[in-house]
Amino acid sequence: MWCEDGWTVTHRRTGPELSFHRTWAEYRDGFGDISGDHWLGNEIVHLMTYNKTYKLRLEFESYNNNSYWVEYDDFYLSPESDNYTLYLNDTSFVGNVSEDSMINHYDHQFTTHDRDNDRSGQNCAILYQGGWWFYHCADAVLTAWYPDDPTCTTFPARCFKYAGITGVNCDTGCLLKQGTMKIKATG
Ligand SMILES: [Ca+2]
Repeated sequence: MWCEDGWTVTHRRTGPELSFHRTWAEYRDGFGDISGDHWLGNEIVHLMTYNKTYKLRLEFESYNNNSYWVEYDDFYLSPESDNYTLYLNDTSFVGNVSEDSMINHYDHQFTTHDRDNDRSGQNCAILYQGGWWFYHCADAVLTAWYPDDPTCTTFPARCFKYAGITGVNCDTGCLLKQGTMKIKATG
């Protein structure tokens, strides 16, 4: 695992090179290079956080080069038998964005292109080309189409984004260039 000032990095994406359009097993077990772009793995994050007290921090850089962060208390992932449902304290949000974009992902199961647990009639992981805690589908997603792809001109809402940067539905102002998720034990 990669640690920075007591935080364990569970996800890092700094460019388009590493594909996040991966299977359920790959998201469960992790992929990429932990010193670079990677997904640490839903199973290990579940084991670290279940029945323990962790903070979740997201740091990201917008495509127009501004830096942002958000934090949440009481983060954990449920077991694989419950599809790694995302839990966080939805009243604990702090950060330098206009709105909390993770709140609609709270209490949702993980979806990949080969395992559809979202509430859309389609599979959001296929529409967005990445696994995530989709509802139908996403306000914040750090695994979706990278903005260099022409798809993002057509469907910016389906791209690597944090909609709450601009406080409105995603436009090109909330597309991301880089994103990191980190966790830290607090009790
Ligand atoms: Ca679906």
